Amino acid sequence: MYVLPALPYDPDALSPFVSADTLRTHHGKHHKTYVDKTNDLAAKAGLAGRPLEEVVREAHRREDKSLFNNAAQAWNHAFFWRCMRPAGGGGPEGELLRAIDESFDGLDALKEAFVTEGAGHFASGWVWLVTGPQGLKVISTHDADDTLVRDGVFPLLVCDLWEHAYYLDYKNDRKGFLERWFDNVANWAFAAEQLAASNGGGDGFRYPAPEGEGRAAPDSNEPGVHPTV
Ligand code: MN3
Repeated sequence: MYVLPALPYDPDALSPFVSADTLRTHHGKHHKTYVDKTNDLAAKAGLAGRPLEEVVREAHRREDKSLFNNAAQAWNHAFFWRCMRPAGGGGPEGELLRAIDESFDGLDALKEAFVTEGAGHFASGWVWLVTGPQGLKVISTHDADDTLVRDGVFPLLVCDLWEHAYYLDYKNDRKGFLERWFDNVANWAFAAEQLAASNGGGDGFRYPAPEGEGRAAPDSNEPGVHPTV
């Protein structure tokens, strides 16, 4: 069984930039529903007990849209909660700051790229800061689509562009949401951990391992070796 990961902070900890009302509904209703459906559909697809990252990739390979959509959304939201922190924003430091300076000519230019991409993205999806062979980039993906199924892309930070992420607090002002999110909520310490992982310094974010019955028998993978994120 895939679990709904607990929020890494209290529901009111990101207020007023993301309200407790938004966060409770987003986590307790939207994210929970994706996790529940993933449990149901992964079992039917014979994939229960596999790491969620594998389920997302396998569903994509099989073109199993409903499993892909729910599993990818379960993963994306778990990643998204980590991309926010109370008293976030401010400035990245160290290697991440150097990488931002190199690829964007500074944090202000990154903010401009991130907000413009997110505000201009048509309908639902996600705006990401990613790293890859060409350095850092801002991209957006539609609906549940995520970076797990893209080669050469490693996610550092994401913001949810679905209306349920901001409508209670900002109505239709997605740009205003993204600007305040970037300045006050973005978790640069997490993005820096992801960047270090992409450079071989660790595993990077992984969804919590499935629990209880339904966990698959170990396969031929070497013990202790994690699939690449
Ligand atoms: Mn969402």
